[in-house]
Amino acid sequence: MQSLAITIFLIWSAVTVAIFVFVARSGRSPAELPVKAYKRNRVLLLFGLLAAAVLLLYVSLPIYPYPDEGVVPDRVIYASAKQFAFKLSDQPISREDALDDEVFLTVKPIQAGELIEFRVSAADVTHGFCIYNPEGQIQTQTQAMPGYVNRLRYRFPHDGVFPILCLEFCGIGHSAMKTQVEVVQPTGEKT
Ligand SMILES: [Cu+2]
Repeated sequence: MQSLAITIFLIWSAVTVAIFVFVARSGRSPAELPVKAYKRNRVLLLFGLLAAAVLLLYVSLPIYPYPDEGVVPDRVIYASAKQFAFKLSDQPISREDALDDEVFLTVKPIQAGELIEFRVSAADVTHGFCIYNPEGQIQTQTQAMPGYVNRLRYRFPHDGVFPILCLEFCGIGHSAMKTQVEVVQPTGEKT
């Protein structure tokens, strides 16, 4: 994924440089420009780009990771963030429980392949809620905001321990703000 990103970046950079070189060269003697043709080309370019943008939107929209309408998650897990910890629970978490260090909440192990909907909120300030794979690569994330519930849907692809870290600098203990979920092989029966 990262090498794909750098490839796209390099190609795009080359295209940008080529455009700049072309403009710099063609702009040397502006008096020679056929103004009418230039204006016509400009209109053509505008509508060409518009058509390309609409086509790109049409082609790419279905592959965006938006939840499909009517798809019910296999399981809902509630998540609450506070300075500087996460709490995860199979039941909704009250703000009092979220803030109380004496309250310990747990979730049942997640089965690989299940569609999980995390309902993510925060009890104090804005935090991040980012799921990493066991290799430490970011898989998906959302913000954890006080007063809001963000729904994050994710299918854990395989078993293992998946860390969850805060991605929003939320104070002095931000870097230690971490939890994890345990993902197990599917047993075949729904819980
Ligand atoms: Cu945080």
